[in-house]
Amino acid sequence: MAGTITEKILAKHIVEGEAKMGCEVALKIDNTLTQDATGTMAYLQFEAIGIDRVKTQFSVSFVDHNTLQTDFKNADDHRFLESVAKRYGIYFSKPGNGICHQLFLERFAIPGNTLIGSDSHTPTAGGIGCFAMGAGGLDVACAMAGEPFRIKYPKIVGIKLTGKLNPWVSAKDVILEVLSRVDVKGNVGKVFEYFGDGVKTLSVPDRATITNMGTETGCTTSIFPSDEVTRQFLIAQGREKDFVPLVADDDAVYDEVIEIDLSSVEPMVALPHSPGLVKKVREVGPIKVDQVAIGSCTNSSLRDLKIVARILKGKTISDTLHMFISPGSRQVVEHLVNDGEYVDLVRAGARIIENACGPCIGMGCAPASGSVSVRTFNRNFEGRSGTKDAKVYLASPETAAATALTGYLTDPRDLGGDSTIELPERFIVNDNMIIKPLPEEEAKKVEIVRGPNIKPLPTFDPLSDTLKGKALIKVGDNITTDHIMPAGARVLPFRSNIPEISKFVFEAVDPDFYRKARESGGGFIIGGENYGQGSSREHAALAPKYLGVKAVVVKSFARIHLANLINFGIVPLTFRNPEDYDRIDEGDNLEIEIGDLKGACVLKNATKNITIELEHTLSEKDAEILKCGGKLPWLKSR
Ligand code: MIC
Ligand code: SF4
Repeated sequence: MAGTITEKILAKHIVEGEAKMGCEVALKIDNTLTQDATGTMAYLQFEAIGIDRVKTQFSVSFVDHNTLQTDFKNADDHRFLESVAKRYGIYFSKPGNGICHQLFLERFAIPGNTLIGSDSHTPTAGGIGCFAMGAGGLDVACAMAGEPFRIKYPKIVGIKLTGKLNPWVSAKDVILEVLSRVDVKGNVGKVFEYFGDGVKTLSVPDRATITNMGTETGCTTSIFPSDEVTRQFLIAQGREKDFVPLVADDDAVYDEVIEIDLSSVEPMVALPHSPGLVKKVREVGPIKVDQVAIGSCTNSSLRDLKIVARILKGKTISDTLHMFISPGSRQVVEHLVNDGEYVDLVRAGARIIENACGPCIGMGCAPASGSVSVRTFNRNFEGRSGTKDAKVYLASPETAAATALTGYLTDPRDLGGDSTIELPERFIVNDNMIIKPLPEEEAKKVEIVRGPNIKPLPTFDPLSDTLKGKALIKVGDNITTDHIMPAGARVLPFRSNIPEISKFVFEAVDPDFYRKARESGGGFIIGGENYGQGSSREHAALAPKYLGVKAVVVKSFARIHLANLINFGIVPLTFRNPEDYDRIDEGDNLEIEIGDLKGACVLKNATKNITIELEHTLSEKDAEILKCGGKLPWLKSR
């Protein structure tokens, strides 16, 4: 039978369930990745499962988020992660080596494999033809223990690319174009699969920029074919043996097709505060910009920094603006140094910072009050930069660099000249910051090192049939996990300490949330559409659970957050009639009869003396997990 890439990969990995859109399937997972901010929790959970060594083909632990070491906390986490990796047969990438997704693409990703990562931008590896999904840390821990990963069999949306990008237009503009068409909500359960003649005009790093930011649509993943361009990339990385050809058949059938003529794509920009608020740079016009930041897992590849260096060479950035660059990996840096481009960047006035997530997750480089920052990143949620009233625009490296020169949002096509970048036939390969897994016998002797900030996992009781409590907070549409559980330099060091991090839940939305939740002994969260969009951080479920949140009742959920709620025993429910959202106010006393969670539920609003019908999309297994109080107790009960 003719097939899409998605169908081909999934057919080889389904171990349970029917390959039919919307049906739950369990997938064998070949590889996993974690990063430090979600990794400590994931490995604490892996330890709790009690397996002696990871059961995947290989697993990798990266350190790239929490690299600011203002006290012992982050350094202790790094040491914990390193010892866990040694103990359980996991590759460990040391802090400073680079951003997990960039490194995974360069050094690990294999076409046709399945990958889950405790980071929502894991689909970056889709640029090489890997079926890669973001997941909560507990799901990654389970996959490392050999458990399959469950998803709803996706709706496969083919994105047909034709033509070729014009000079100064690049992959970021393509994904911004996609976002302008499909927005950040309404894409749960879809896979965006790229095909068509235009695909071969895009390099693997270009493709990875597109699949990376595909995450912002809320889809399950995005994927490109593995073709001759992929083979050349793997040869250049010294990994030809990892090449597997993988293309959709000519007569493959997609559930829906979106066509993009690459030659018609223009430089685009996402306006504050959503990656889905996309306009053409020309339409927005020359707004004054105070800061430019280049980097993040979306746009920190060698290609991206080479084009920036070309634009800045021999020039000086605008006097009225500051510029940061965070390269994606040491490989990128080594090339820039060797080819003299590093000097071009430094001389132009850019502040080059560590190869890490850095400003993307509010780890330094926060913009000044009320200022405008143009960033090559993938998210511009309010406050994420560390400055609540900053206005963050998302753009391509070309647009960002052109803007750095003028001090105003600038269409890079105004620069003129040559914009083609040749990638090296052979990249400089230096894996000396990747520690390989130890042989099994040696690994068993490794002692895991824990700092005082690494607190034991909280435990939770099974759920009763009736949930009672107050509506603790009522929020609107598109609430991100950054709203629920903020990140940034102040909060991230508490990722291994749930009692402490729970004090920050909903901090920017309602600074009183923690107190209210504590005083009421928990309760409910009421929300709108696309609740929990954004990151994979399970702390956005775990910390509310710790504060006694019993159910979240919303109009619709984002995929990874929904899974995390189930994993930690918070019941995710939706309104049968979205208008009923208006019939609950903060502070109302609510009661939800959940029974065995097999069917719909009824919510009684005792304050208003009304009943409201609720629904859910829980499978039987999800219901069992919830009733046990979460996935860990459920696993133990088996
Ligand atoms: C993000 O971009 O928001 C993060 C930080 O990478 C998160 C993971 C986390 O919160 O640790 C993500 O995207 O999953
Ligand atoms: Fe890191 Fe930003 Fe990428 Fe998240 S989106 S992995 S914080 S670079």
